[in-house]
Amino acid sequence: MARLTFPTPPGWLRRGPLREGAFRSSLHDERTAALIGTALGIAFTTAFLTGLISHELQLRHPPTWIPDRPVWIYRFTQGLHVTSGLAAIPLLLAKLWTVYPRLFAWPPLSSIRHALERVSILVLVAGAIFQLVTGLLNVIQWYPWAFAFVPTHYQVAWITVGALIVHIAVKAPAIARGYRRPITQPALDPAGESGLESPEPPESAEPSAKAPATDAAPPRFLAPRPGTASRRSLLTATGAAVGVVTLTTIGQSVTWLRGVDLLAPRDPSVGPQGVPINRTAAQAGVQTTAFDPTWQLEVDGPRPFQLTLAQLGQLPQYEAVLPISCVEGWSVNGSWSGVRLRDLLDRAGARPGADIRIVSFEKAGFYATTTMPREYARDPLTLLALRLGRQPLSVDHGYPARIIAPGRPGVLQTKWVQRIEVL
Ligand SMILES: Nc1nc2c(c(=O)[nH]1)N[C@H]1C(S)=C(S)[C@@H](COP(=O)(O)O)O[C@H]1N2
Ligand SMILES: [Mo]
Repeated sequence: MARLTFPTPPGWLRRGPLREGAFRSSLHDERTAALIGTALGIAFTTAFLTGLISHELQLRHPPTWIPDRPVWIYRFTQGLHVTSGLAAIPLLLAKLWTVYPRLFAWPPLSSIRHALERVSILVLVAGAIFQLVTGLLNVIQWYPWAFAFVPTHYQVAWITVGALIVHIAVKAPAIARGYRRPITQPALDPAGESGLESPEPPESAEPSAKAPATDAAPPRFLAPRPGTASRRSLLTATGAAVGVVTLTTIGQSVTWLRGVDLLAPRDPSVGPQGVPINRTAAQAGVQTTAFDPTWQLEVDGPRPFQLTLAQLGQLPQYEAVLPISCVEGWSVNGSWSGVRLRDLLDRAGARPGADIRIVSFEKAGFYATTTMPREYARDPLTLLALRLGRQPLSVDHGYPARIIAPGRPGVLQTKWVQRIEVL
């Protein structure tokens, strides 16, 4: 393996964080890094997998391996996505705190392999921070950037996970050592495997000339300096931070915990008819159109037809308890009633295998139209809802009519429906 040689830094440079043995508490050792890293890895993997589910469900043809039952499946996966992402924030901060002394390690690069490892860490840290910051700001619906959130968050997720896999592979020996090492053993020198090789030079000594270490060189340990914080205190503080973040935000989807939902932007019980609003009729610019007395639902198909709200009310009515599960993390059950979508499709003479498109009378807007795959369109629980909790829909929930289907992301539950097209 090619070795890179760096000049020995002059003594006057080896001060402060660059001093040898500057970081000698167990907060910076391999064991702490391995333990916090494991928790962070679990949080990231959970967020990645649930994020994939969310992404796939929003495609025109969601893969069949994602079931549409139980009806709260997306409520669960997306709640888990946002919860694990939020929990990753304190974990990432703790992990960065644990390993930041390595920024000052000398030599900065010891081999091609080490250089690649450092590049992968750079990608990993940048990607992780990007994902957590954009995810958090999306939860509070603040978009201080010019790019589209959804595709960017998705692409950076793949890059970050790639770098994570490289990182775990490269660090596997260090992780294994971190897990093996008894608690009483001393801390690893921040320079790690590539550190200066004299075991414990006096502070005043000139760093000695380096002999090239081999890749298999054993790690060098320096005893933790007496009086430094213990690993246990860092792990406890990190665990407490994760607990607080989780407890104060999870109430946005776990309804019985909404009493402690202090940090989440949405209380799932606040909103017209007890259901929060993602975008109001005023924000969507449909406040007048929604009350247009000449409104008629249009169904396009082999036998197209139109129905007024009164005529829709005379068709057989069904009730379904289904959640609205917003990608931003909040979710709540509603008791919806109205006409079954499949009854409307049958009346229009649609083939059972046809996908459909739903068009809102909202003029612009990202979610003014949706495509619905046949499985959902034919689902007996999928409704063109006219009522919520036995009351006519409030205009903010989509009056005169909106779509509600089981197991679908909130963004696809189109409000203010104008037209249903058989594709
Ligand atoms: N036409 C239209 N439908 C829409 C939206 C929208 O902006 N326009 N927002 C969607 C989003 S993101 C969610 S989470 C749900 C929220 O439904 P609610 O406001 O009735 O709770 O509506 C969906 N339907
Ligand atoms: Mo949403």
